[in-house]
Amino acid sequence: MTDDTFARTFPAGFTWGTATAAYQIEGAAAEGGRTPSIWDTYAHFSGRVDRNDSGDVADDHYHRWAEDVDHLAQLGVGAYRLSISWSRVIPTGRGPLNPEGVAFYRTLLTALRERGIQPYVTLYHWDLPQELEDEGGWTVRSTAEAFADYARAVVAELGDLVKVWTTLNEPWCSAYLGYASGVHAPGRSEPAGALAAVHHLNLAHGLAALAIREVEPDARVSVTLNLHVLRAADPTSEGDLDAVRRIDALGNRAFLAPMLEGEYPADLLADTAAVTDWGFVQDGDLEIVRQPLDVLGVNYYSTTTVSAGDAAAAPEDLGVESTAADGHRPSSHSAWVGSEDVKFAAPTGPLTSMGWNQEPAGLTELLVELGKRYPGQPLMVTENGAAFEDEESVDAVGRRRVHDAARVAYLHDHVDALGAAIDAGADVRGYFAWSLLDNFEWGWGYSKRFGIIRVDYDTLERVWKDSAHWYRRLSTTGALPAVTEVDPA
Ligand code: GBH
Repeated sequence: MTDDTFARTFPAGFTWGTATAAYQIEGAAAEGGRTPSIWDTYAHFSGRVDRNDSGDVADDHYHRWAEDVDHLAQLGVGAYRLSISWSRVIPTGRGPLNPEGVAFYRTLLTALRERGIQPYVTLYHWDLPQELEDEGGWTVRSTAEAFADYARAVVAELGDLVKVWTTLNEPWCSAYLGYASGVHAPGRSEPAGALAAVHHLNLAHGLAALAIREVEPDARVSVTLNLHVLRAADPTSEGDLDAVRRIDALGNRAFLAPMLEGEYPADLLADTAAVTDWGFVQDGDLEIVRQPLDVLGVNYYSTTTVSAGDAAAAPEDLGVESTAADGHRPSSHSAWVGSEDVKFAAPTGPLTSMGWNQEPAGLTELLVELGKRYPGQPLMVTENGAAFEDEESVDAVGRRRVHDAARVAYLHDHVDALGAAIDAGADVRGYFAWSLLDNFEWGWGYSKRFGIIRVDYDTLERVWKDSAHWYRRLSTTGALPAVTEVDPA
């Protein structure tokens, strides 16, 4: 616990922001020349999204962007992390740009510039154009090449307005949730395909980084990973420690090692040898994947505890548990290709409404460890936040209020944990709260709310939660406010 009498302060120049993603907030799914992405298809046809919600309307940000930029300005944030919808700017996935799609982002980015808000733009936050999925999606190499062309075209159009480009958001989710457990679009369950997707996403990152710098030599390039902070159920058990090693290989080192060290870990290749011979990795690929990163983005929500599994268990006992522990609905296949037998402990302690445990210390550990493993590599927390059951009320002077004390405490404790990592030597340059707005929470639809600003899904009105008031104090002072500092300005 922090002693709030001596508020923690952050370095001058530390970046405070909020984050969103295109499919989760934009809506206008069939407007302005946009064509379906894999998430449109999955939401409409898989039957696997809560209440069959979709991003058709979402927060209607496509029409309400000006109001949302006003909210960002009122929050006093210096940065805003958004993503571009690939099929809005290149409707067929490859080929000519759609001027109307480009114009939408140009207008939005210009408005951010006018308010002095630095955009952090992610090129891919899970919304692959459906046409490319029809050609094999991330299981085929040509998708990585199409991504580089898309990156080149977008940076040529918008590079004057954007300094920091992020290639991918959480390729772990795209590969394993999309192609192994199938709890994300495109909903396929093909273990070997998922590992091919891992490689093609890594390749896409490298090719895009090269393309971005080719067009804009001064651009800053980053990638955002969801790294797993792992604990052994029994730290004295060799089997449990080996489970940690295997999940670390699949979940963390499958991306970190090629991107930052130019190789796939030998143990990852060995652990997955029965699934694939990794023949999709071609000569020269790893040199492409390894590109200098101006920022390594990290998304952090909770920790994961694993133990050695029973390799002889019946297939129906494998994997199902692990995806359920992730808060997703049960699937016929585990996300953890080749390590389906590893057991995932049910989260304990205070949980969020995703069922995820709250463990701020995990964020400190993660950042400190990354700093040690990759000295000199600047880091940012590109997402952190929590879903809770928020309730609206009206205060004495008639204002709509949302008292989300649990979210304020979560943000407070995690920002504090980030500060502790800086104290311990980690080079962390920024923090983005997930999310600016309640939005389409993927497989959970609108049933889970991560926003610091509430969205009334009947009227699409935005209502500041206490966490937004709290976050405004943090971003405007650079000092950690007490959890009680939530009154409207
Ligand atoms: C992020 O995904 C997304 O970038 C964002 O779009 C989304 O809205 C937000 O978080 C909230 O979900 O070790 O098996 O227990 C985060 C998804 C959640 C995936 C935690 C991995 C733990 C995996 N991650 N999960 S496991």
